[in-house]
Amino acid sequence: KCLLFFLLIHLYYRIFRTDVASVTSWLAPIIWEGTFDATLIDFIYKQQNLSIATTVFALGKYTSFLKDFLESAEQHFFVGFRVHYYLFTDLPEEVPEVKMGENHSLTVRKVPSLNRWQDISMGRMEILEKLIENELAKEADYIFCLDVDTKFYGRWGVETLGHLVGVIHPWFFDAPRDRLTYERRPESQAYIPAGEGDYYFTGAAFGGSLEDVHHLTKTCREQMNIDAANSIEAIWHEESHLNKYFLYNKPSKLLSPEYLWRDINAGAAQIKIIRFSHVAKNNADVRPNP
Ligand code: UD2
Repeated sequence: KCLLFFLLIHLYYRIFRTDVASVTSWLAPIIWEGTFDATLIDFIYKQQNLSIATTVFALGKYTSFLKDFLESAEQHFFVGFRVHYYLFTDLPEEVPEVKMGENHSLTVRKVPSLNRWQDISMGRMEILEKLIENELAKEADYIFCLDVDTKFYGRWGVETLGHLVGVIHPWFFDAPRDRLTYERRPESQAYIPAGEGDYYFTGAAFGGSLEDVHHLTKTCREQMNIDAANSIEAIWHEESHLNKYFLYNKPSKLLSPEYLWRDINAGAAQIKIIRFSHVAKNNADVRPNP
């Protein structure tokens, strides 16, 4: 009865977006404000008692982003659902005390320091692969992997769940295909030939079911190892490999750039709400190397 009630409300409440595409050519939904009913979708997913593992890495000076990341996540990220954050850092003593909401918990894992930020960024794939393989099987239903130099400003909830979920990069969501910054050197495993590619996805946020994200992280790790053996590093590191992966393993759901915007102070007509955004950073101040 309750479900019927919500369905009826939903029918009356339907809002359409005509200014953006809300489905891909392979029939995956693209999530924008106005394409879902938060109350209804929360109600449906509540029945399932889901658990969402969420990983974040903060090595070296990137620990300074943790407070805002965690505090804002606790206001907006899967509120009311089970969330287990896995935080990887070389400086556990610098992890701030942040009060977790109901059914939210945080585990800190120490990882070795690395000298190159590129290795830190790319190295995430292998750590995620092993985390899923060794620990998460009975722990979680879904996983999201997020950059730490970010902050939440609005709801990020169950509308984002799916088998394989990518976020459209905020700089390229309305760019023509020839401007997408895929790896263009055939020597790299991340190579995408001119004329191919659908969307350009950010490396700052992706997720899905454990099985799908395990396959994604394992494949990217293997492809990066082949590149390393051939002394080549893809132009945008693991993000280039992620884009190659998504070209041949289509995401089942896409999140609009509301779910990773470029700058809280920047706007665009299509962005009705900023949910999660990159924070401004001076790379020279926070990275261990140029
Ligand atoms: C882009 C991507 C990022 C990654 C990178 C690869 C966006 C918004 N972000 O960001 O996901 O694909 O390109 O070139 O598209 N980290 C540390 N300590 C360090 C360096 C990095 O913990 O010293 C971690 C941290 O979680 C950070 C992530 O690695 O969020 C990615 O590094 P970045 O944010 O500096 O990379 P950026 O901004 O070039």
